[in-house]
Amino acid sequence: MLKNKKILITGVANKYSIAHGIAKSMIREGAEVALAYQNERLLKNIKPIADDLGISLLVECDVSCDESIEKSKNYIESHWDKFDGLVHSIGFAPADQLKGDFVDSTTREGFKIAHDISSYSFTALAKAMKPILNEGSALLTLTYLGSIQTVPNYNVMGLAKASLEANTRFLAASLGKHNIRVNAISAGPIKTLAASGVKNFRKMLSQHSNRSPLGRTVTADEVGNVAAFLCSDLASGITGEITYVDAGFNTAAMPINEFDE
Ligand code: NAD
Ligand code: 0WE
Repeated sequence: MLKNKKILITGVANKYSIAHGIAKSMIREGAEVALAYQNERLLKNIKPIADDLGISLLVECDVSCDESIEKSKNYIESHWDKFDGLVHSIGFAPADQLKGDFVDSTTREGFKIAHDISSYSFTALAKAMKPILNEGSALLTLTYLGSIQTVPNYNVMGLAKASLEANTRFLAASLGKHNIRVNAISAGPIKTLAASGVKNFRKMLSQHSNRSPLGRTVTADEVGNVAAFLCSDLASGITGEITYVDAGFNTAAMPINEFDE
């Protein structure tokens, strides 16, 4: 699906990261992949992962900093003769924003950081990479159901994901004239580093399994397969879209099994 495509993947923190599942699928489908890492500390984690996947291009990119984004663009430009896509798999809010009552917990600073790192960074990456992206490129981001329905404790991240989804549509409208497509995957809950500090996350996983039509959660590998498709030419007619990879959870209002005879 991705033969001759050169794709930059952000957001690999460790082997559990959704971005790791995406990297595996994309490489299997023939892509040449570069990994962007947030900082020196995370480089230690991803070096063995990159070696395992046969990835040689590693780029430091902290999306809170325009200079860091610009540097990574220059690095890609100097190492690759072409550039066909970018995966944005980054989300962050200060830990105190993700627990307790929404009204009580949310602060101006927490709101600002959540929206900056989780939504604006997608615009910032698109803006910086636009001069070097080929016609036929694809951008992809990762979102969550908390953007359109409330989820306990997800709080200001829900607002940031709503912004990210609108961002996906506005980027698609803006970049369509260059034949650059922009899409999002809304993934079901997966036990990753970003989910590790979350109170009662296991309970959320079991509730997800109970209510979803497939009766289970999804894996990072399943998200990866859809990501590979959306960034491939097979998806040349899809842009501005939010695709749910959640075992159908968002389509079901009630668990069917509890009504079995
Ligand atoms: P993860 O912790 O493995 O990945 C989050 C990544 O964000 C990390 O690699 C981290 O380095 C990166 N990041 C944070 N701040 C950054 C910055 N300033 N600059 C550069 N990188 C930064 O967790 P994950 O679950 O794989 O999360 C990836 C994406 O998937 C996020 O957008 C998350 O909201 C989304 N998502 C996760 C789930 C889930 O249940 N795990 C569900 C739906 C969507
Ligand atoms: O988007 C996410 C993770 C978002 C996230 C998680 C953290 C934890 C550590 C953003 N910032 C931080 N900051 C930290 O300091 N998900 C979709 C996974 C997730 O997180 C939740 C969830 C789900 C699902 C938080 C509360 C409730 C549900």
